[in-house]
Amino acid sequence: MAYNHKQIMVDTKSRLTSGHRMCAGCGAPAVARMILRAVKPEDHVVVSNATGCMEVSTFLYPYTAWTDSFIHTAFENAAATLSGVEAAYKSMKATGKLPEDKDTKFIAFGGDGGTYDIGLQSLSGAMERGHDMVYVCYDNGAYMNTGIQRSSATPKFADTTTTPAGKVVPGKMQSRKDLTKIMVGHHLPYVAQTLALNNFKDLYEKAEKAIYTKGACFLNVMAPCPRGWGYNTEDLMRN
Ligand SMILES: Cc1ncc(C[n+]2csc(CCOP(=O)(O)OP(=O)(O)O)c2C)c(N)n1
Ligand code: SF4
Ligand SMILES: [Mg+2]
Repeated sequence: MAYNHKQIMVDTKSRLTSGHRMCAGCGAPAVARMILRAVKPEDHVVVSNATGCMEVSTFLYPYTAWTDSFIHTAFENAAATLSGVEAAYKSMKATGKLPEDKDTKFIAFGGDGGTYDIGLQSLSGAMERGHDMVYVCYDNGAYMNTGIQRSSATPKFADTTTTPAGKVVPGKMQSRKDLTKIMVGHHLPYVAQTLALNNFKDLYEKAEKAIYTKGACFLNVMAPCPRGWGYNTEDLMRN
């Protein structure tokens, strides 16, 4: 169906507000904003966020940049926590404790460290059990929040603080893990990957499909980090 994406950007209120403390030019908030724009205004969201740059910079009790319900989870269990919340909502609806007609969407955000590495078993379990939720990995290619350490999403030969490129070693020596393929191997109703910048329409459409497809869905979104990638903000944001 034809639609005007630019108009949606103008008309839809951001569910992740300004005032958070992520670096200027960071791709992660753009990912969250665009994905949440795909939620219908009348629907409520429970967000679960693994520790990482996004989590520590958008929520510090009692302050929050999220307009929906938000759960700070540990580094390793964003998917497990949200799967429990989804099951609880289902049970409360079945027992009449929540109205049947109110639609709540369950969306987890985790960085590549929290998703490719430490949260992988939690993600795999939640996806395999088929909870009605979306897991979004914002992949900036390293553990940025703790000082740009390599993760299994870091590309081969990338220069990180734990894989410094120099005369002896040319950076990270291992290939990047293909997490999207691993998710495809879980036989989910919808799996997609895309970029945070340059093609917001693609991100928006994939988010809408993931959020409104029943069952466990996965989105892998590459998100630039000016600090970790060694770019000036204006060079990244110009495109
Ligand atoms: C069990 C555990 N180990 C280590 C940490 C420290 N820690 C907090 S955030 C973080 C890096 C997160 O990296 P990533 O998930 O890629 O998110 P990014 O910071 O890049 O957005 C680490 C190692 C922690 N909070 N918990
Ligand atoms: S260090 Fe990188 S990922 Fe973290 S807030 Fe800054 S730009 Fe974003
Ligand atoms: Mg990261």
